[in-house]
Amino acid sequence: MKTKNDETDNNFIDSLREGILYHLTKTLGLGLTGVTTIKEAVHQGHIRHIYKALAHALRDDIMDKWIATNSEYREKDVKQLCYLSAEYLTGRFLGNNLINMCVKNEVKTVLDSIGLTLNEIEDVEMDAGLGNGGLGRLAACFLDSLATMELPGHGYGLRYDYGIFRQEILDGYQVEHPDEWLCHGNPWEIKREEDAVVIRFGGRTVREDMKKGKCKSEVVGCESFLAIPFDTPVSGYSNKTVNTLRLWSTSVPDYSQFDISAFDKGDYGNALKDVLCHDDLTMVSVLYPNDNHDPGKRLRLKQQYVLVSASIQDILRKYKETGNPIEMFHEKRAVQINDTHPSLVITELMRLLVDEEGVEWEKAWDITVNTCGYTNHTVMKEALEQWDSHMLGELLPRNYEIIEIINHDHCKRIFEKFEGDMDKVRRMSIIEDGRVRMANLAVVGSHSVNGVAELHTSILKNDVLRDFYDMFPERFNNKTNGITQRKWILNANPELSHLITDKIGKGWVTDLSMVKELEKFADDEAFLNEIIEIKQRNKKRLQEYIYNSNPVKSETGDIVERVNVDIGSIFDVQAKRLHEYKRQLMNALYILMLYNELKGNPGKSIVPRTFLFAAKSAAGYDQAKSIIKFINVLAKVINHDPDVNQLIKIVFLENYNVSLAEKLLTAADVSEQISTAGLEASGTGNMKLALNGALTIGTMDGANVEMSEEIGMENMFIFGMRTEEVNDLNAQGYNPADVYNNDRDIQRVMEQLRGEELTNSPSEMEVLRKIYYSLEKSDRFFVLKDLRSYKDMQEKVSALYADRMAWAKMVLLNIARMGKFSSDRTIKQYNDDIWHLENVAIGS
Ligand code: 26Q
Repeated sequence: MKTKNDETDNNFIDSLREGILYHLTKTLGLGLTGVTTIKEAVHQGHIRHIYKALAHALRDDIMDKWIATNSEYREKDVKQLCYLSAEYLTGRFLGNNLINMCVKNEVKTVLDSIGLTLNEIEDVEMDAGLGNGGLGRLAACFLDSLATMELPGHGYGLRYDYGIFRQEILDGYQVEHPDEWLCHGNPWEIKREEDAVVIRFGGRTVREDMKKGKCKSEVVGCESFLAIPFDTPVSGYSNKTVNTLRLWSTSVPDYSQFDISAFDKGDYGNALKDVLCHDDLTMVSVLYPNDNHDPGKRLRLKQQYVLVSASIQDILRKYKETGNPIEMFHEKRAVQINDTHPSLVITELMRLLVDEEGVEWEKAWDITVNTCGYTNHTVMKEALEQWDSHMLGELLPRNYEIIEIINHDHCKRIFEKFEGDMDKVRRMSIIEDGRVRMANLAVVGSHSVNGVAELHTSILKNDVLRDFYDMFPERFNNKTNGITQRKWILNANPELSHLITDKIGKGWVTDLSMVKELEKFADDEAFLNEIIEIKQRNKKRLQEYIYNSNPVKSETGDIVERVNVDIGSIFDVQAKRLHEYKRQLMNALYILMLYNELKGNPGKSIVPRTFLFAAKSAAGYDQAKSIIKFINVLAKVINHDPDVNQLIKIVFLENYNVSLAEKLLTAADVSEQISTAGLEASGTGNMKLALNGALTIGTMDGANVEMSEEIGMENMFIFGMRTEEVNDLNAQGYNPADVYNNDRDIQRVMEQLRGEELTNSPSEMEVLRKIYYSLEKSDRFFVLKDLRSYKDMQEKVSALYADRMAWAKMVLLNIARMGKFSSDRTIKQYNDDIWHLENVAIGS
C-alpha cells in the first residue's frame, strides 16, 4: 500500500504553501506587501518565521484530529491512561510530527522550492529538554507508542521554564548554562487558562468530625496559587489519533487569595506577601539536573506536589463530567507513576476522595490502589527518594496525615501477616527515622509494581523490595523497556530506513518484529555493503558536525582547535549521563592502557579508533565532573601526540541531548554499555545503538541481558563480572589493591593518575589524584576489577572490525534481532497486564 511517504501528495503541497503564507501574515504579523509566493516571503522574513509558519500550518491539520480524538474518547466513555512523569525528554517536535503525519517529502518539496533545506528549518527549533536521561526519554517514547497504537493515553508533567542545562566544555571542564528553550516561543503548545487549578501548601487541618483522620478534613491557612496547563498534541503514526501531553506551569499567583483591601490601600507588597514568596515564582521554573541521585530539596517536593495535585484534580474533574459514579473511577482511569517522583498522587487522590468527595476511607483506598501503578527505574540507594517528615508535614499537612494513617494500617497488616516480626515492620514502614520512604508508599498504594528489564525486576523482587514481594507477590511484574522506531530509525536514520523498507516493506514502522525478515540477507554481500555505506555517510555527517560545531575551547570560550576525525576508524560511542556506576572511567582507563601500549611499541599497527564520549553530569556531582575533566585531559594528551594520533583519538561531544543523539547514535560502530552488573536498571541507549547498526561491548546488566538472548551472545561482546559475582565480592570484601598489584598495566595507569606524567598543571593533577584515591580507597563500582576483561574484549572488537564482511554480517544480525525492543511491545504489555485500555480507531 502506498502512503504519502512514498508518493508525494500535490494537494497537500498546495495547501501547505497556502498555510505557510497565511501564518506568515496572519499569525506572525509579517507585513508582506505585494508578496504572493513564499519564495518572495523568505527574502523578507527570517528563517525562524518560516519555521514558525510551517509549525502553525501543520498544527492546523493536527487540530481537527485532536478535537475528534477528544470527543471520541468522551462519547465512547473509554478508559483512559494518565502517565504521570516529572520528566519528558521529547527533543524537537517538528521532526516527530512530519514523520507521524507522513508529510516529510511534501515539506521538503515546499522548502526546496524556496531554497531552504529541512535541516536548516529543523535547526531553528530548540529541544524540549524537560528531563535528565533515560526515564524522561522513555516517557516520550511511550507517548509516541500510545498514540500510534490508538490507545487513549496522555502524559502529565511539568512545564519547566528551564530544562536540562546547556553544557559547555571549557578547558575540559563542564560549565552549565540555563536552557532557555522557550525564549522564542513554542508553536506546539496551547495554554488552557480555563483549566487552571488551585494548589495549596502549608496551613493546618481541621476536622468536621473529631474522631480521627480517616474522615473528612479541611486545611485552613494555606498559601495557594494557580497551576496553569499547556497542552501539546501527540500524533500517532499514520493514523488519526492525537493524544495530549499536558504540562503544568505555576508562575501566576491565585489572585483570589489577594488581600484586596491592602492592595487598595496601596500596600502592594503586603497584599502579595503570602501569595508570592520567592519559591512560588520559581516553583516549576527549573528542572533538577540530577539523575539517579536525590538531594531531598524542599523546592523539588513542591514541584512534585504541583504535578500530582494539579494532574489528579484535573483527572477527577474531567471524570466527574462524564457522570459516572465515583466508585467506578478506577474502571475508567489508570494512573501510571513514573518512578517515585509523582508518588504523592496516592495521598492526593485519597485526600480528594475522602475530603472533597466524601468517600469513606476504605472505599477510597480501594479506588486509589486499583487506579495506580508504579514503575521503578533504579536500585541505586542514593536515588531512592526519602522526604524529611517535618518538611512534608509542614508543607503538606493533610497529605502527611494521610501517609500516617496509610502507614498505620500497613504496619498493622505486616505485623499480623508475619506474626509480630518487628524487624520486618521497621524495614517496610513508610515512615522511619524521621523520613518518608516514597518507594514504600508507591508499592503499598499501587496494584502493580514493575521493573524495567528482567534482571532489574528480579533484583527488585529478591533484594531491594524483597519484603514487599513477600507481602504482595501478585503486584510485581516486569516490563522491559523499549524505544520508538519512528524517532530512532525512521527520523534519525532515513537512509537505513529506506534500505530496510526496500527489502522487507514498511510494516516494521508499526511492527518492529518484522525486522527479523532481514536475517535472510545475512550473506547478501551487496546488501551488507549498502549497510556499510550508509554507516559511512552517517559517520561523515558526524565528522562534519564535530569539525564545525564541537571545537575544543579554552577557559574563556575561545576556540583552541578543531578536531578532524577519521571516518575510516571505529567510532566507539559512550553516550549517557555521567555516573560512576555507568563507568565512563573504565572506558577512559582502557584508552590510557591502549595509549601506553602504543607508546611502548612504536610501529604497532592497530585498527584506528575514535573514542566518542557524550555526557552531562549533575551540577553538584563532583566526582562525575572530575571524570569529564579526566577524559578531556586524556584527549589533550592523545590527540596531540603524533606517535598515536593517527591511530586513536578522543572526542568529548558537548551538550548531549536528543537532537545530538540522533546524529551520534546513527554514526556509531561500537556501543559502550559497561555499567557494573546489577546497577543499570535497563538502559535504552543500548537499544538505539544496536538498532542503528552498532555492536555492543557490554556487561550482563539491565536490558543487555535480554539483548544478548535475542541477538545471541556470539554477536555481542559481553565481558566482566555477573551480578552474582558482584554481590559475592561485595559480601566478601573487595580490595582494589589485589587487582593493581597483580596487573602491571593497571598499576601503570594508577601511577599515571597519581604522578605528573599526563599533565603538569596543578589543577589537572588534583583532578587526576582525586580519581586515583577513589579507585585506591574503595573502587565502589569495580572499575579496576573489570578493566582487564574489558580490555581483552576490546581487542576482539578490533579484530572483528578488520574483517569488513564479518563485521557487517554481525551488524545485520543485530538489527534484525532487535524486534523485541520497540516501545510498542512494551506498551502492549503494560496495557495487557496493567491498564486494560481499548483500542480506539478515530473517525472510523
Ligand atoms: C530524584 C530526586 C530529586 C531530584 C532528582 C531525582 C531523580 C531524577 C531523575 C532521580 C532519578 C532520575 C532518573 C532516573 C533514570 O533516568 N533512570 C533510568 O531509567 C531508564 C528508563 O527506565 C533506564 O533505562 C535506566 O537504566 C535508568 O538509569
